[in-house]
Amino acid sequence: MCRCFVVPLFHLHRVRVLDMEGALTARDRVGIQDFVLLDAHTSETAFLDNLKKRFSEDLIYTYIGTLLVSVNPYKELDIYSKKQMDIYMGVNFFELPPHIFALADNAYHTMLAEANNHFILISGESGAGKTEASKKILQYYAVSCPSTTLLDNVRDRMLLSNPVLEAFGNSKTLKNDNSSRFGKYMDIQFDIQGDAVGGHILGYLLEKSRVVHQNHRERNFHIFYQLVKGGEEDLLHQLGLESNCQHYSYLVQGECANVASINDKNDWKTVRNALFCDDIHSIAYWVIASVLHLGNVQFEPDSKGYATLNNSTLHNNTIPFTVDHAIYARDALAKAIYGRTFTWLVNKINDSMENKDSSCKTVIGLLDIYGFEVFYVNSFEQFCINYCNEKLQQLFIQLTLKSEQEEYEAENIGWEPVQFFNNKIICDLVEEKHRGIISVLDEECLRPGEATDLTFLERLEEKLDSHPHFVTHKLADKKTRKTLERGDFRLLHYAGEVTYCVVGFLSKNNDLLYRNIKDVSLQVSTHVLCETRKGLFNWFLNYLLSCRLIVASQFKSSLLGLTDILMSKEPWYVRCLKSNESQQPGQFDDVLVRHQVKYLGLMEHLRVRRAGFAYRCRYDVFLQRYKPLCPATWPYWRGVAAEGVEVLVQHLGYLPDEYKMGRTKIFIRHPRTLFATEDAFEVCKHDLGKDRKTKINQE
Ligand code: AD9
Ligand code: MG
Repeated sequence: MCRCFVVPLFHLHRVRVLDMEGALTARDRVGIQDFVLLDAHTSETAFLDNLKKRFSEDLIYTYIGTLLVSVNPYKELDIYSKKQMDIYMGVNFFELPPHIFALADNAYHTMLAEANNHFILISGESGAGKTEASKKILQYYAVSCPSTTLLDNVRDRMLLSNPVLEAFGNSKTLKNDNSSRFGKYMDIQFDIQGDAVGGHILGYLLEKSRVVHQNHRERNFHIFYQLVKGGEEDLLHQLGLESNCQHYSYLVQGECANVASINDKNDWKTVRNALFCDDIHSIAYWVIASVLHLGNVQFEPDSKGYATLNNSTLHNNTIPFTVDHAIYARDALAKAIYGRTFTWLVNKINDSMENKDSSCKTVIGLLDIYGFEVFYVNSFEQFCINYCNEKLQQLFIQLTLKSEQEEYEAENIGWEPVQFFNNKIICDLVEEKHRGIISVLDEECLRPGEATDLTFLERLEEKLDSHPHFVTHKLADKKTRKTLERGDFRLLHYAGEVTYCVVGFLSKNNDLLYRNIKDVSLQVSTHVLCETRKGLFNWFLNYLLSCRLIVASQFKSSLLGLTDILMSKEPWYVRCLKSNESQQPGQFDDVLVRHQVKYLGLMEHLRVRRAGFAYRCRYDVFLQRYKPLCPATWPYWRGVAAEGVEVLVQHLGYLPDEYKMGRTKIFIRHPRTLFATEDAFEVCKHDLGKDRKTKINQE
């Protein structure tokens, strides 16, 4: 059975086919709830009109078949209560208005019925609503699925993992006041009864540079502000902290320690209660405090220009340090401490959610990563984030548009191909061996001698000079050149153009604490930590300062690993759209939404979905199930399975337009055709059961 667009069998006997007339009469007011039901030649404008109409009625969800489109309302809607969850539990997609709970529920019931693994891919640009969607889904599983008291603890921890990871891994950016600065893939594990019995999280590349540097109007990670503003007096005293963010140089660079939409004090309480064991409490607090203290360490030049700290010159056995070196060391240490602590925290959370009982049967994976983003200045971090989004778009294309059409071809099904932009070319540009951007970056990082960010750019220009998605000042035509600085390169991403500034690419990729830097780091940290609690960190520092990473290629392989994980599961999609840039309720920016509809390929998806076949099944499987419905095939069909199916569907009165016979499978266009067949089968099964009973009684 194809992985996409297929109506799961378990639905069929429970479905009351969508009341199309009802949908049509309500259409003028609330739009159509499934785009597939829009007029045959739906234009982009009609598509947008429908979204807008629904948005103005606070109907933020719309289907394209089984894909859920969600438009961020930027206001609380009363649609996520336990009562709502109950309404959606066990009810088919098409029976109730579109909802994230409906998708969660369908994934869940299909998983149970087919006993296989699923994943929900939530995508969309920064601020589109991915993290909120993933939280709603997790809540749905944790709250609504059958439960036993024994498991409540694990479920609580699953739910509590969200505020903790958001505190340590999210921050305010220009795009989103609660922007995820790490990628998260979470497996929710279910036992054979459908109980949620455990969870496991994989974290992807945290944006560590934020610990030491924030752009204007952006913040550090939430946890810093939560502790400083909300921390109890005693605790702050023990940690040697002031309760004023202005005191800490790592917290004030963006000049927005206070954000109207965020209540750090309240969030502190939630996070403190969610940090579930003493060990985690103390390590987490001391780490945060140490990082803040580190940030305030200042260096003075001595008479020879070397860095001094409290009047003692910083040096190792051979080389004294300049002030710049010392600052670099300080920041590198702060980033390393924070980054490793984050990884450690994810591991601790995983331990707490681990399902020690092997009765766990299947999983639903939830993918919520940082969305595509473009700022005024874009750096290595945006490069990694946007590359990650390219990969997910590629996965979506492979699983939907491409594989669907390839199957029609392989099965000889007459088909008008739908054109779509395949972003593989951009993925290759970034990740190809030898000439891809990451390879070139690694080579420069490893090249002995004087490699710099600019030599990296020159290498790129040599290798990619005619690539249609890569432009630099040197390679651009006259007009474009004016929009590029010498140290920039521009990528034409699937979601739009992004200009990256190469400054810092080498050092960020080469996440290295050089030996001499390590020494100076230790001197700095000894100074800082004796004011806090040195002993606690001795082991931690050694653990931190030992390894070298090539960040981008490691990220690339972790994304390849993620793709493999996802490809082994059945997909469900939530496509999140950002309604406006200013994060305001009720505003629907037509241009912005149209752009997202375009680059997410929603129109192409709709075209494939409409023109395609909702259901397909191998001939032998189809015949085996439905053969009781036709005297010619019951109880045996002795010929070729395909011919038996043809006889069977003729007998059932399928019209020529409703199905196609492929090489190995039958393809059925509308769910309703199959629903009717399945209904007939249920009746027939019932009658057969009665016959059998009568026979047995007579005997
Ligand atoms: V990023 O790529 O991590 O920067 P996300 O995750 O796509 O981004 P997020 O879920 O954080 O965006 O949503 C941004 C904000 O929009 C939230 O903080 C909410 O204030 C708002 N939002 C999103 N979805 C909903 C919703 N279903 N109902 C109400 C919402 N508000
Ligand atoms: Mg997010």
